[in-house]
Amino acid sequence: MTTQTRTNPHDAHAHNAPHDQHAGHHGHIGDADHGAHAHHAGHPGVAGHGAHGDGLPGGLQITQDGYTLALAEPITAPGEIDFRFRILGPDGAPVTDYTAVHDRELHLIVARRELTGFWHVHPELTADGTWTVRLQLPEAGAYRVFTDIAPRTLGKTITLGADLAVTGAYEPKPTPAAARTALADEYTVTLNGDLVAGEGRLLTLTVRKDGAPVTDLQPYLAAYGHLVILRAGDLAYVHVHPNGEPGDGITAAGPEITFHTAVPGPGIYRLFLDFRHGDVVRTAAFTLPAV
Ligand SMILES: [Cu+2]
Repeated sequence: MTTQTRTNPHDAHAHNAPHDQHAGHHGHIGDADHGAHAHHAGHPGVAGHGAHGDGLPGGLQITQDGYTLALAEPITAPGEIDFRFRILGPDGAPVTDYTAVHDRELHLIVARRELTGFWHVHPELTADGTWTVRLQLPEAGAYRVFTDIAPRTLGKTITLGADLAVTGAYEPKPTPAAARTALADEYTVTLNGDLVAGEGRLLTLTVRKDGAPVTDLQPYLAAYGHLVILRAGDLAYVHVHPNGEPGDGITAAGPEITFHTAVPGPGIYRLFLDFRHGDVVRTAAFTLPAV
């Protein structure tokens, strides 16, 4: 199965400053000290996606800093489901007060454990602290869900991760082979640059449609691209936003999107680029080893 992205019409509007990844920083965005950085001025008190505690990469823990990701149904049937969960705070009660990060109070990423499927959606919060989103997970298998959140009382962003199983006969597949070119509908995206364990590097992603460079990318959640990087084997999570932002007078709307990226260690990584063009968000996925 190929990479899939749900498109949410609510994602279409722009907002202020996207985050920037720091060279030399080790993989995630968003320790509390990053919150003071000028690039984060648009998100007071919140540092960004993928933050972690204790020096661990994001997404590896179901509970962190007192906050716990509680899935209503960690085992579900294939097909369309109303996926529900809550974030429980240090007192055990569902959290209802969040600081928005990139226009959303919560970003939900769902990936197959083999990294052959990927969804990035934005659930709705109800007053009792339950998050709900319609998901279409067509195939049986092992999935991982990630929530990027900044509970207001925590004052920073964390990424919690939990397993989700979809019932049925399941034949595990290998992680897709390493490749620097990815197709998404009629778009071809090429990746230049390397992943180096523990070192910040520049990745450049170039978007073409029917062979022609795309120069009118549309902002998606205030950036021309969002890059989620997952490590094969443990699904360590990195979420990176590009250098420059729409409307800053410097950043071109394609065909190139550049990211300062660092990964937390050696391994095989799967990179998922969300980009928006023609009012549709598409995902291009690459596999790249960290050298
Ligand atoms: Cu999101």
